[in-house]
Amino acid sequence: MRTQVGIIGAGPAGLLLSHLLDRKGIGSIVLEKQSRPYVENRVRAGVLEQGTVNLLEKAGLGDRLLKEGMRHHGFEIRAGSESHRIDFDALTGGRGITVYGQQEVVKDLISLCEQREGAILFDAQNVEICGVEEENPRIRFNQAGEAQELTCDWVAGCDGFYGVSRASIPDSKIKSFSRDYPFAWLGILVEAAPSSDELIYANHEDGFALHSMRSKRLTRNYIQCNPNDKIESWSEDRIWQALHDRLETIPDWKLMEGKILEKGITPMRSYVCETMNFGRLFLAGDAAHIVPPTGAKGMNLAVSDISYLSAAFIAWYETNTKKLLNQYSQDCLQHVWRGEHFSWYMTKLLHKFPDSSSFDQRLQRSELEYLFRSAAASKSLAENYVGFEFGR
Ligand code: RFL
Ligand code: PHB
Repeated sequence: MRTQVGIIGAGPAGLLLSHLLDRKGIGSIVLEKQSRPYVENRVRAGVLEQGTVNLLEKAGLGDRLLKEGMRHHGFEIRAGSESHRIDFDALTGGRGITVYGQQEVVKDLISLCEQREGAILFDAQNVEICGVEEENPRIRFNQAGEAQELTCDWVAGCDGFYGVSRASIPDSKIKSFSRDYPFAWLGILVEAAPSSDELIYANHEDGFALHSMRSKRLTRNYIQCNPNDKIESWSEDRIWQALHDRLETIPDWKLMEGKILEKGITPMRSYVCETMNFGRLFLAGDAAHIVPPTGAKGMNLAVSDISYLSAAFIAWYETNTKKLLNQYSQDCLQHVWRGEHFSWYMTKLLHKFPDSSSFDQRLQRSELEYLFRSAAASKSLAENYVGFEFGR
């Protein structure tokens, strides 16, 4: 098999890249180790920044997104018995976020990509990248028990944090930075109407909680838990009790319960691999960097990387210039580090750190009080949350 750009991973990053290249007549094949139903039903992110929505719309993905996506004009932070609204309209001059499930974005992209026969190969096993320092890199894999080889001009590693792409760069060439957090998130998807029109982030003495949503009939709730907890040790009663305790801290507000459709525990980590390019291999999205989900930045950073990477490939094929490919890492990293800082800041502001001293706790309380009182602090938070412009 041969293609121009070999893409590993059918998450938002890989699928969007394939679609954007196709619009300019550039060929690609996406290799995905999971099945199509698995990829389409994986519950993950929900918050799309303004810039992400603009890019998806421009790429012809606006139909269902604009109809079914829920436009939000603010969100709430609760701490103790106090509540503070971050008003996007007042603080960001009309930018906002759209709540639309990542798996819906993935479904929309797959349905566009599948119009090109053979554009996505699901169930591709044992993917291995060879010769990225040579002219024609190859990707070896197995499909339906048969060994296959795909030769390409370039390889895009869009295979998430645990993929093979980053691992195929020699350790001695990788420059990376990371931080682990002493907690995880337990998330549930619930058949219930949202209890609020907007997202609610709660700082509580028992730990963080978040009330989010997917539609008028589906809510998504998270609670901070121990990173070593097994999901079996959290009965439904225990999950609901924690959510009620941490979120129902202001008068007359009640959290609606419903049937739990999905539950899981996600570890929290900050990680950046600054080596986003090695030879003819380019990393994008979670393959290159991850953030704790508190700032709702992960998928948005994946989209921002792809806006730079697609522009760089298009410039190469249309004008034979390597300039944008050469500056790819640098272009992405400024935006990535802003997302990393903001995600770390939100995490630090809202979680209970088991090893924090009483001094640290007073600092956290003071930071929250400052945010609740100061328009300047709220404006800075709002500006980061709705996100900055990216791309070319
Ligand atoms: P993905 O989505 O992980 O896709 C990678 C794809 O690569 C496949 N793969 C392989 N394929 C072939 N061979 C291999 N060896 C392979 N190894 C892996 C995988 O099966 C998969 O299909 O990465 P991508 O495209 O970079 O997208 C990144 C986003 O998925 C991620 O950043 C977000 O989900 C993070 N995130 C959030 N981001 C937001 O912008 N807003 C949010 O509100 C938000 N909330 C969240 C989140 C992530 C969460 N979890 C579960 C980690 C909430 C949670 C709970
Ligand atoms: C979600 O709805 O899944 C969600 C919302 C906001 C976050 C993280 C996750 O910060």
